[in-house]
Amino acid sequence: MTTKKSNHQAEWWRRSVVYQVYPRSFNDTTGSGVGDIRGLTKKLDYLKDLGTDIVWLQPVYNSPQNDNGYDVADYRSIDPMYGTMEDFDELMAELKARDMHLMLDIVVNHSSTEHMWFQESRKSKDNPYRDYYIWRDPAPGGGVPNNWQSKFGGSAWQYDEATGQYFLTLFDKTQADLNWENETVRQEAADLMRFWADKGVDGFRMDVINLISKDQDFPDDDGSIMTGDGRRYYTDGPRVHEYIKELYERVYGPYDLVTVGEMSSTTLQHCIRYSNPEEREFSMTFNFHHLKVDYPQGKKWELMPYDFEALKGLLSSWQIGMNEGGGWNALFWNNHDQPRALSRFADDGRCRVASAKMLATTLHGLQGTPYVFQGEEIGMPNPNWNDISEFRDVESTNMYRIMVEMGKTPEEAFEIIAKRSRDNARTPMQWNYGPQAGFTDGTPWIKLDERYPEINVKMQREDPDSVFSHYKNLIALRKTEDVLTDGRYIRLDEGHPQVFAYARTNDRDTLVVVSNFTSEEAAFTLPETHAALGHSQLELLSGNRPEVPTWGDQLELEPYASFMWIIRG
Ligand code: TEU
Repeated sequence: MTTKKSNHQAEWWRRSVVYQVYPRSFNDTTGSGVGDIRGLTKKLDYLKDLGTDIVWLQPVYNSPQNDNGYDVADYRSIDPMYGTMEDFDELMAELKARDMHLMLDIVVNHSSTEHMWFQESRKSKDNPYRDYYIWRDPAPGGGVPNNWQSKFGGSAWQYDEATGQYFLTLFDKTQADLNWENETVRQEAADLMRFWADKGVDGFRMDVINLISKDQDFPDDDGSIMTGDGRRYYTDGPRVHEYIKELYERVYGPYDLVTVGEMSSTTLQHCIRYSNPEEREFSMTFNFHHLKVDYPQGKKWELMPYDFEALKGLLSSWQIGMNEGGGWNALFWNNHDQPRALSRFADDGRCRVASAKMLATTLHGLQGTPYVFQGEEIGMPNPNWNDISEFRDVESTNMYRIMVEMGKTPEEAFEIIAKRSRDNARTPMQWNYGPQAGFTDGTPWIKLDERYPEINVKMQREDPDSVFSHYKNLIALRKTEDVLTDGRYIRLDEGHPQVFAYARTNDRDTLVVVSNFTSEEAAFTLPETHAALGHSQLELLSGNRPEVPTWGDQLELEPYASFMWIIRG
């Protein structure tokens, strides 16, 4: 076991910015039309130039790819479509050579039904691997054991003829939930993480890790709280903190790893416990509440304009709550499961560049560790979808079928999928304006956004006014401005219909961030309590409009204008 003393200064990652790589769509070096590990290695100088020091590499393990790798068939392998273990070792070496770090994606709430464990488990009820998964008898009158629903639509239970029992699948029917009540399963999870830690990996992103502890009565959901699909009985479950503490003692602590937990439908209280260092669980957590402000009554598959006040309220309460509770936020607008924030919360047309920069400044001024999802740093929007056949994501194709079966017209269902689909984030990375945007010499596995000739890395990297340069500047500030790491959060806009404004202050400096989220001009006045800020020595750190407004009684903001100032102590 190698104990890593290289990055010992406590919690070095509090000043880090993570770059999220969806390998399927990042860079293809073989002409297969699918990105690969060597493609990532070839782009490390680009990521180093951007300033990101941690790379989050999403699943590259052997997988039938029914959920693009989140259905793992062998945890200690590299899927040939992504390359070889030698390619992986080369990536590790090249990252170290650039003083960069690697975070791997660990998917242990479930495995693929192709995994040896499951293949054995389904053989018979007394197979030694039977208890690795969650098997239940049919309900007394026959049929599924309870009414829990899969997050990808349909029942969460699959019937197995051979043994006459059902197994639980909270996601795709080929993703069987592992039984964490079984100590051996917990050992297996720790062992496979030690395998990668011994190879020099610096951290882990833990997939839907707050779902691993299920209520062992597996009761029907009466729909009285949450969404009625059963998640109340397995989200932040009864033994989840016990299991995560165990992982900390077995792996995260001994290897001094940086870890982030993906917390689906969680609470602030739980995330404080998950990420407060004294709890010895995770370094930080993702929560998704700010990305559900355009879900009518929490329903993902219905459309409404996003609720700006709710968005600001959630970002503010999690800033204040996690700070006071000693927790730590993983900050993000985008990931591989969400439509592009640029198209969702701002303008991906005429004001695309200003909008992309506004969202970046707004997020990177907050307390936590920012995550940049590939393409976000060059302002990639959702693509224009023309037909349902263009979609590849199992969740999207499932939900389209289910919505039409439930009575929506194909046009209505298509409009919803086009807005909500995870594929909006998964189109190939746009490196240049050449064929296939420089992503592949083959045929991409999914369509390119047709605007790539004007939105690509090549055109932005040397352009000081580009979205890329804007991100580079923000990321550099996190290395130099302590207040970005330790500053307390104070909301400054009192429900302004267009503006989100806040301050961050430590015992020395004060940061002020003001963003116009609309296509209209906006006037903003500081609240009485903080009027003095407007008359202080404000030094501009970041802005997305050539004309920087002057602080008088009120600030005049152009559409999507956003600025970050500092008042030095
Ligand atoms: O995502 C979990 C998750 O919350 C999303 O899948 C979300 O449920 C979905 O988009 C429904 O809206 C993680 C991974 O990020 C995702 O890619 C996987 O599909 C999923 O877990 C299962 O491993």
